[in-house]
Amino acid sequence: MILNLDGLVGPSHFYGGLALGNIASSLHKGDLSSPKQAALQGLEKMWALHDLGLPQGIIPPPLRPNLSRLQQLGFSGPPAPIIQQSYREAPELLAACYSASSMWAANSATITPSSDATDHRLHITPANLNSALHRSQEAEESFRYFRTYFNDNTLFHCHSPLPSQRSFADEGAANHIRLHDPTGDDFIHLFVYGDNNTETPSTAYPARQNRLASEAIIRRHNIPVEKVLLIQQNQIAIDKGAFHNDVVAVGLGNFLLLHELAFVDQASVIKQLRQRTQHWQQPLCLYQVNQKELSLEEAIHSYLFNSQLISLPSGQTIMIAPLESQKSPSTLHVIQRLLEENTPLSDVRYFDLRQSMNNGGGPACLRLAIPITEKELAAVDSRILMSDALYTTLKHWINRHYRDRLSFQDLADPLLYSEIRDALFELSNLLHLEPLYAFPSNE
Ligand code: SUG
Repeated sequence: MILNLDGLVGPSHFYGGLALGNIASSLHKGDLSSPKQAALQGLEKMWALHDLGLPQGIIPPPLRPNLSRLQQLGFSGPPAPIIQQSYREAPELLAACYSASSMWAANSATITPSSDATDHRLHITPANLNSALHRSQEAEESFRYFRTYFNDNTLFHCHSPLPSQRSFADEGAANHIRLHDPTGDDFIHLFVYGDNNTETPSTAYPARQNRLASEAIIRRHNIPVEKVLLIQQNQIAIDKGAFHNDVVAVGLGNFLLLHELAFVDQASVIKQLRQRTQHWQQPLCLYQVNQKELSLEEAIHSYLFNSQLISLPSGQTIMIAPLESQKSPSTLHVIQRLLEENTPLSDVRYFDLRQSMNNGGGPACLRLAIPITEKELAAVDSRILMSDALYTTLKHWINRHYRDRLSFQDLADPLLYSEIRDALFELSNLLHLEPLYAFPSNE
């Protein structure tokens, strides 16, 4: 079974245009955001999956702005002057330290289930996210989260993030797909990197995942090398805005859905994948969408490949897609074909995730999928697991504390900081999340 951990959107969700190579983030830079809508939209998705009988958990938002990061960057004094001075002198630094980007939980870590690791433990490597300042601060926070809530060392191995250096740039599960034979016990891991540490001809956007990072994770997680395919992302796709592989490919079980321009030398990747899976009892269903049916531009706009594939307790596979996919005629056409043709997909549900989508985060970005056994799930700290009570508590909490509207200029207002601190203080008390937060006392 799969436990999905979704990032609970924090009260500082705004459109900072902070993510190079992410078209939606650039397009919406400076727009008014609604932190309340963003958090409620994410919560409804979590609730819907819980309601379908799937294990669901939350990753609480970290405290923002990250004052210790601002202090590290030379701003000093109590919170209000730090915020005002940084807004005046280096607004891009304040924006980075205010980012609610931890909502995109697919980037929080890479997971290897215990069934696939030679030491039979579930491995977690929090991503260092060192390609961008606003995301890099999540690495330590994710590490703390996983160490706290997956703390049974006999079952889980929570590694530290990889060294924060370009050669090990790591963006987590967004560049990783695990496929397996639903009726047998064979599996294969696709690790997708963009940066091969070689001189590249000039590109529009940088690749975010480094090959050395993927290789280090494979070693740390004790995955047998014969169960791995290392694949290079197609720079054409990166340059069109596929900043993570999960913008152009998605897989679950024996089903792989991908755009024809997702990988370098894709025909040979597909050949290898077919060879490696030819003995599966349920054959690999590889569905390649070509450029004529759905251009890369439209795929990146509609986020079809960032849909979340889920397997219901009944065994059915369904797709959790963003509304933008339903509104795009060419994407809808592909979805209809997937449903009509002989694929494992039996239904599609559309969700309004617009607040996150406008920053380039679709259904799959918002969650980290953890293949887990019953015994392991019982060892996960239940405070982070969704329940009727947690859903109601979170909904009230969001409605009470989150702003309806937030602009970039609002970040300069120290009142926003105290609102967020009070909100998270209350959340921490409600859910007993003390280990996650260090509330400053010097005000
Ligand atoms: O890293 N957007 C995120 C979106 C991450 C989506 N995740 C996956 N594809 N798995 C990013 O580009 C935008 C923040 C801003 O501009 O305010 C941002 O960071």
